Amino acid sequence: PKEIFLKDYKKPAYYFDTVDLKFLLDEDKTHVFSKIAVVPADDASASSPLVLDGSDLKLISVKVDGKELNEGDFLVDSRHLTLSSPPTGKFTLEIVTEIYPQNNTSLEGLYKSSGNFCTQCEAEGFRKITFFQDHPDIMAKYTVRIEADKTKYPVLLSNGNLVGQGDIEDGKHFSIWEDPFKKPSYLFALVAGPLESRDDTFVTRSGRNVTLRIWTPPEDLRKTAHAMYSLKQSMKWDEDVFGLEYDLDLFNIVAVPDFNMGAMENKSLNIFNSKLVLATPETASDADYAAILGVIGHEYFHNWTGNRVTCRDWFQLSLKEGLTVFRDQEFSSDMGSRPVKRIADVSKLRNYQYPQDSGPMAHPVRPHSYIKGAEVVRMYKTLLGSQGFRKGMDLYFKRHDGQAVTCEDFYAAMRDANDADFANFLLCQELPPTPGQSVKEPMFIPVATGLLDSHGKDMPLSSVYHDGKLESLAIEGKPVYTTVLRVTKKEEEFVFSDVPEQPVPSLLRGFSAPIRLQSDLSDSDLFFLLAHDSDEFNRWEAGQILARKLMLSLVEDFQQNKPLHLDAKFVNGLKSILCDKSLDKEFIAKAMTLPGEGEILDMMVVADPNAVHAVRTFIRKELALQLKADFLRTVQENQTSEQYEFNHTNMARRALKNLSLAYLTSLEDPACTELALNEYKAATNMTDQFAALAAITQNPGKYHDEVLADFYDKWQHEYLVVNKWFALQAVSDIPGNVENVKKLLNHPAFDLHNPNKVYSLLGGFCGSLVNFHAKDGSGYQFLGELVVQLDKINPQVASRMVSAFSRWKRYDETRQKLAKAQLEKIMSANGLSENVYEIASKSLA
Ligand code: DPP
Ligand code: ZN
Repeated sequence: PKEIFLKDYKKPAYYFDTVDLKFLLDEDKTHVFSKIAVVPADDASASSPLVLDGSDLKLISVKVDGKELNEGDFLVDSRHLTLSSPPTGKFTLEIVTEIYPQNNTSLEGLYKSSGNFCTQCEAEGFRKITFFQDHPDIMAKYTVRIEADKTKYPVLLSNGNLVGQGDIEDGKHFSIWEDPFKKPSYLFALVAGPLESRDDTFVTRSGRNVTLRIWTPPEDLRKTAHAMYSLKQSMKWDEDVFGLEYDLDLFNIVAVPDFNMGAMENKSLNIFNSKLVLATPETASDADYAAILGVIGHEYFHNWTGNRVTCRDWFQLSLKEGLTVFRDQEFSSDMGSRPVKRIADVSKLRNYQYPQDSGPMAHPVRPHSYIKGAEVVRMYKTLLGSQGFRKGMDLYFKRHDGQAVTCEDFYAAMRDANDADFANFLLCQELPPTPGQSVKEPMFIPVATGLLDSHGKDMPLSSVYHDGKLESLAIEGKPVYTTVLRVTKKEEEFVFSDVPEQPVPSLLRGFSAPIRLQSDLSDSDLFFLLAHDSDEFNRWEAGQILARKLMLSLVEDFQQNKPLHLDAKFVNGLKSILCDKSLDKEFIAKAMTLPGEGEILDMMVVADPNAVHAVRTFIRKELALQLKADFLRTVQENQTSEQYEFNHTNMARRALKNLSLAYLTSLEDPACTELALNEYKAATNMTDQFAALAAITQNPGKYHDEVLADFYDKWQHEYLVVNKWFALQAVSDIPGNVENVKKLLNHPAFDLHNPNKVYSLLGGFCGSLVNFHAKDGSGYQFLGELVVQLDKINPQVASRMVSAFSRWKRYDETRQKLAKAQLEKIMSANGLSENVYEIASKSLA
């Protein structure tokens, strides 16, 4: 396969004006009729060939302006259909293809699974439905006619408005959908099946009634209340914050159990992995409820950032994803606690994003840079302020509605709306060089800063000396307490005037730029910030910096076989956070959580999973031991007594209680284990029940096995809960767990064809430092063999799994050899997919 680079972008020689599709749906053999109004681009020379993408298609016929083409007039290979000399001027292209939805286990294009027909077209799935210029810069108006058996597929959905439906011969029926908005092919969607809907209405601020429907199998309908709530909140929020209204009279969401990703923003017909729609207090945890809110918001927000204004090519992915992730983060912040949301997002960034950025995974088509892109958008807001940012957004929509654009266009809108000068600051800018994108511009870094006085209060900031000039920081004559320093050069000096005493600086407040900050703050400065910073994010960050330093130094001790010892100041610092009644409980829970193992591994020259795991476990147990009384009291004081409600106060309380329970249970002390067992039995919601289960199963033994069996027994008919059960066992750090995971592969509830199950079991397993990186190579071998098997079923899912190997060079020699051998074995497998090939070969390179 040939790699594509950004510089290779060429304007299309032909555009498509309208696309009429007809589907004769059938499990085994579906026929797709496509009729396209083709328009040559202004500057197209008459003789340009028209190259259409296609994959796994059987071509039945091609017609141009109603005339069937003869063999010599076109060329078909496994990837393209090429018309070598199409007519000059506009023409109509008609293509009939045959596809096999039942056999399509890749879950890309049109597929049939769990009783439904369903599509997934981003990024390049539409070419598995029909021959097409399958690039996002081809925007067209679509009309879709669907015909199918009426009993088996009573519901037939596509994008836009339903403009016709009725019965036809042989027990079949049809529906016709018309989407008035131009869209790229990756936003096409079709769903057919025995579904029912929860209906509601949203009245837009200009007074239009929008019908909202969430579709699921009938038995799941009662689990869609939270998703509907989330959708209505999202619609309202986008009006309030960005002035953006929904643009059609109907908005559909469909929940399907077999889906490669979390969800997809197809125009007016969002398709969701059912785990991001279905929730009841008994079956879904607080984390699930929060994820549903965020992802329903995310997909809805794409209607403007992604759909109305789309990407010119896939190198512009962060234009829609970064911006939309930023929007969903802001939405969730407004719906809950802003600092806690920021802490959660930055933890995610550190544990998943940095590792990928410096690895070989930075391919533009892969959705790797969602979170990083969001950080760049956030910097615009930090630099321009809320109003300036909004002005930039307004101009962006005004200029580009209905267009396929680039990151530079976004940048230009922000700049022009604000008369701002931030040269070198681009949305796509990423450092250091990543494969395929070697040119990296210098940075423009906003560093939000405050200064604490000796009482821990923010000092008023009135001016700063910078670049030989005294700049006033005051706003409307009043001093500020946080100011954004703009760092644009390698070396820069900012001198604050009017500072009456030695301050402790609070730098990069709210994580104002996605950088790794090194400072010369002493430990006592950091403890001071942990205790006093008015910026809650930096308060948390101070604790994290201390914990990272501590963990790294204990890792060295561990490697030198020295006894491990936990610094009393660290314990006391955390104790005062744990016992501070004035703090938000979820903030306490976050502050009491040590940095993830991945984060520490990433800071090491040679990653040592055993040492990192041992040290993290040691600190956890030591904290549990020394703060046992406080943790016990915290559990008692935060017992659940009320009915489940999704609100910040209750979730924060549960988070703190369950965190304390996990610490206590790590002690393997019978009284603590009994406490967890009681919590497990008494739980009235999944959050509490699963947290207790996870706490108990940290340790091997009788209770471990008993509660796991009990939990399965209880929930075996709820597949989403069973996935949690798989994941919990897979991620276990109990040594030798690979054997258990192998057994679970043969469990009747497991199925390699279902992505969620694979992510739970295999993905979970790769998250265990001890077992995936086992020094006998058993974990690597297990993954290597499964990737090859999985690739034959679903290449996208297989390639996600193979990426667990992508950082193999970070480990010691023994592990390097073992992982490399598996990657080589994967590469030598027969009929390897392009997806897996790409990740495996780049990992080896
Ligand atoms: N475009 C999809 C989304 O934003 C990819 N997962 O959810
Ligand atoms: Zn998205």
